[in-house]
Amino acid sequence: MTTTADYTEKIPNNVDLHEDRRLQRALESWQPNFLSWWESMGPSLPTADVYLRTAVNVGREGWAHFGHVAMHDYRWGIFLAERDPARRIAFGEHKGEPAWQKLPGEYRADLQRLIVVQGDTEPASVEQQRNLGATAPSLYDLRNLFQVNVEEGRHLWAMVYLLHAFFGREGREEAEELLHRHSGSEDAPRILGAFNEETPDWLSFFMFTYFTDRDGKYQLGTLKESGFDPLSRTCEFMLKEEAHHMFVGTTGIDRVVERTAQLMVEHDTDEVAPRGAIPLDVLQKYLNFHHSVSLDLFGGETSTNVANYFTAGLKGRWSEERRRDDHKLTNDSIMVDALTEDGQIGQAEVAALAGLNTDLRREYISDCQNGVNRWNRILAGAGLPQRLRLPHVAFNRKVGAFAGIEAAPDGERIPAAEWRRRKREWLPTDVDKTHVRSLMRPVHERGKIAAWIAPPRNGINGKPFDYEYVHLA
Ligand code: BYC
Repeated sequence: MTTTADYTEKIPNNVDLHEDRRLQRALESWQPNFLSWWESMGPSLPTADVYLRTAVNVGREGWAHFGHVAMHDYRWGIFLAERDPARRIAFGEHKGEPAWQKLPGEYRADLQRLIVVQGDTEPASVEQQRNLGATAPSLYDLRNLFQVNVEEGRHLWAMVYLLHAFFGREGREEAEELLHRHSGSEDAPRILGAFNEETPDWLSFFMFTYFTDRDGKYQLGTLKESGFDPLSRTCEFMLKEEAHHMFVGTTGIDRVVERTAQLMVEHDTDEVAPRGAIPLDVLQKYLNFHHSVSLDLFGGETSTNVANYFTAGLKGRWSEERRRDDHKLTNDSIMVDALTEDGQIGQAEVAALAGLNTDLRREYISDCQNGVNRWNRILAGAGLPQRLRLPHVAFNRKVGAFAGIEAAPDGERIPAAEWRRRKREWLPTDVDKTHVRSLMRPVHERGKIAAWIAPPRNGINGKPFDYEYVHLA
């Protein structure tokens, strides 16, 4: 059980990589491919150095180091949370058995699939955010973008380690494929829908880090429960880094709402676009889009895949150990969102195992609601009556029970013709997107901020807002 990172090696790690020469060589031969992917698909803005957090340890205290580093010299490493030798599987048919330290052969294909899907999202998000540096609203935001990017890169390393260490030649091939698929590519797109969408502006970036990174939090939370201990420990450590990504989203949207509200009050109007800000109705449309696309990431409302993953002990529930049931669910049922027999948007009772995607999605939605409440408090504090809201689970879905129908944000089923006519009220139009993009002019001057967003309350790691977070090349 090693907890201190070895930084003298080519690949920093706390998995005693030097003891396994074959694995070390395999990862060292993947490393240049990763770096050339980073050069060609990673952040496009040239920088000299960036004030970044680097994971250096997994202990409770001081797991990260802050300092200015050239991004191509960032020390991407492999870190697993500390091993608990007494850990037992908490759910499914293997409940109570010691957690697996080796790959259970019968579940090889399923585990590989889960790890590949998880791994695929990490570089995808870096690709999606590639050009945002050129239009950053401040050096503080620019630094946060790059922080998110390097850590998504590290999360790719985390999954590639598992593929190389446990899945032999197939795992190495999958690791290569993770660098060959690209977000939005015609020939080789990323696996999940949301990761082929564009992130062309900073409002989209904040919405993505709020809604889509939060899917990451919940999915990693279920994989942290996995009976396959190396996967569990890997995800546990990733979750630590993930918290900052969601902080970027939450406070980013806070600051947009704050600036919009300020101008609405100052000029006694909803029409803040001519004042260089983002109108509330446009914010609502971006929110509708990112929330609905992220709901799709949980898969179908009912799924035999998820039932099998749970029964096998591969993927648990959110807070599995705090649930008060038998953790096997073989005799339980759950109400899931569904189309009723008469074609209405309603609920249906299904076996609890089959409904586990819905269970996780509900945890996620209630967490998303916290952000909306927060933004509404900002509006209320400014004395404004308008409120933001989450769209209904049936709105704009491409996966699951509602993929074949149209629904308004309030959950009313509507005919396709009405959807076509009215969708511009609910989803960003070209005009909205053009306006948002027109505001995206870079503010790369120390201590300055773009006019469409309020400055943050605090800087990073105790530094002031006007700190030189990034030195451009
Ligand atoms: N787009 O049985 P179903 C993150 C496929 S984000 C395209 O209902 P299942 C991050 C599905 O694969 C977290 N295809 O789904 C965030 C299946 O295909 P196969 C990423 C989709 O398996 C920001 C078929 O449709 N991690 O970390 O129960 C920045 C039937 O679906 C989609 C994970 O997702 C879609 N949206 O659940 C950086 C965890 N949805 O198998 C990072 C690992 C479904 O029939 N993945 N399909 O060929 C999983 O646990 C599951 O694969 C899913 C789907 C939850 C994604």
